[in-house]
Amino acid sequence: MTPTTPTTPTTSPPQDIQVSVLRWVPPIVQGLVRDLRVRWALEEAGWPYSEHIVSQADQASAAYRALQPFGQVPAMQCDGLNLFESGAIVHHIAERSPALMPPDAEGRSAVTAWMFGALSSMEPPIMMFNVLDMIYQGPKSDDYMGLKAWVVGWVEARLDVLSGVLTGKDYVLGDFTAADVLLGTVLRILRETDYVTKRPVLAAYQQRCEARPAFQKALADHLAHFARHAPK
Ligand SMILES: N[C@@H](CCC(=O)N[C@@H](CS)C(=O)NCC(=O)O)C(=O)O
Repeated sequence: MTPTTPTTPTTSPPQDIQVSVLRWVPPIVQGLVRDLRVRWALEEAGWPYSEHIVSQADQASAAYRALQPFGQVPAMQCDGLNLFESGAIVHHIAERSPALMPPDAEGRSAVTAWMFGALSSMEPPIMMFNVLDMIYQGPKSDDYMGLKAWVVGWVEARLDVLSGVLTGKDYVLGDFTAADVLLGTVLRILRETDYVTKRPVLAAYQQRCEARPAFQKALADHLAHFARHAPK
């Protein structure tokens, strides 16, 4: 496990936080694996953590399935809890860190709503596009092309809504919150396309999110981990 140092220390961070990370993934998905969201939230909160490296064999093991029932990453051990699902983990951190959630009830509900919005209204069409565009290698029949065009329309409609919401704002709720950690990392899934870059409001938003020192530190640590474990 490699300890990392936070960019923005806050008061009394929990001790001995461990975040599970895959040992190595191909470059095409480096920078997208969902431990990045958790690393970013931890950096924003200023909570130090260690990487818990998970091999393919570990993913299938009963011990790891007790932490992450689907054998995926990320899982996080923190505060005596075993947490899984990147959204739930980021929410756990956000609820305890003023860097990611405002103190007032109305503001906190808005952050939570946008966290769900990122993961249940934005990410599903974007992931479906990703599956059709990058992962599926089968025949490109007329049915496939029709489905892909439909999914592209779904993705673009969601992006248009987000672009409208972000117009005139730095972040989705004005100030930076955990919702931007999720929205920013969901938009990254489209990095091989021009769907984000051709929308100036979204392109500026993504650049703003990714220019944050906490994101830069999280990404550097995420990529350095894969570089250290690259197959020889
Ligand atoms: N909904 C889950 C998805 C987790 C997920 O898809 N993790 C991927 C990496 S981004 C994974 O572990 N893939 C390896 C596998 O499924 O075997 C979350 O947000 O945490």
